[in-house]
Amino acid sequence: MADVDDDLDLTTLEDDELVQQMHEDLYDGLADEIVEGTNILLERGWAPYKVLTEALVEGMRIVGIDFRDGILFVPEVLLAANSMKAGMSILRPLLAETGAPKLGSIVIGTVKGDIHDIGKNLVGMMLEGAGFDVFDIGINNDADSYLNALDEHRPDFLGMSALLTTTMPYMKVVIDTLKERGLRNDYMVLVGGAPLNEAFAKSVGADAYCRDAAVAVETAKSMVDELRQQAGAAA
Ligand code: B1M
Repeated sequence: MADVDDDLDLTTLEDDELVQQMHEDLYDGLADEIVEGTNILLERGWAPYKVLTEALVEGMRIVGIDFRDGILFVPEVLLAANSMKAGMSILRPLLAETGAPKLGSIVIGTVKGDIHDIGKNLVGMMLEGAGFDVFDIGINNDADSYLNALDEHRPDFLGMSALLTTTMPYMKVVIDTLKERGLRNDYMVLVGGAPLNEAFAKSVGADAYCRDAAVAVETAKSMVDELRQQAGAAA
């Protein structure tokens, strides 16, 4: 997209122009520029969440459209994804340091056959910031990998992410395995990813579908509240 801005001094740009430039830099896979732009916005007093959503997530949305339309290809999208991750790594500690009281814990991972992890990482970051302990088991997880992590960490929630229509059915395999082993009621299962919806989540037996990271946080918080109220009423 942009190929004439080698000497552009990002600090001279107004906020709007800088965000626009960051969308272009993300598109072009320029990780150093994304890091610089992220730091400039933070120094100007932007909240980390605002930088995340307006500069990075919006930039990746634009990349997604051109990937879908055959204008961008896997290598270019990989560079864009790496640039996004470079920006996210600056924001991660800032989003996590809210000092929120511990609310619960979650094991989260992307399902078997699927290597998309940006959305999952973002959900993990936001949950961490809201006060959840997050055990991120990465990408391409089969049922045993989820179950081993659940056994190791004994979290309140299991979170699964899928970005491909071909991998999202695997969520049902994991949930069915939990059922077969008599473990389904030990965990609240949250699912998310661009091709999912409420009806799909229901059909695979998940407890909730989370449209985005903010919804994941709200959903996890309200489920924990509900559980505590039930426990209080039973005591
Ligand atoms: Co892929 N890819 N990709 N890709 N890729 C999509 C998903 C696609 C929609 C692009 C397109 O054609 N428009 C398409 C899927 C089509 C389909 O299934 N119908 C696609 C394809 C086809 C492929 C390959 C098959 C391409 C190929 O090889 N020919 C291949 C598959 C590899 C595999 O997984 N086996 C592939 C590869 C890749 C890259 C490696 C190049 C790269 C991934 C890099 C990485 O993640 N480390 C990549 C990317 C970057 C994308 C797009 C462009 C962007 C995804 C993303 O990061 N979005 C994507 C297009 C798109 O989604 N529009 C695309 C930003 C992120 C913040 O949003 O992930 O939706 P998202 O997460 C959100 C919510 O969904 C939700 O909250 C998040 C934050 O708000 N959420 C959860 C997600 N997970 C959750 C879990 C929860 C809760 C909420 O648990 C509690």
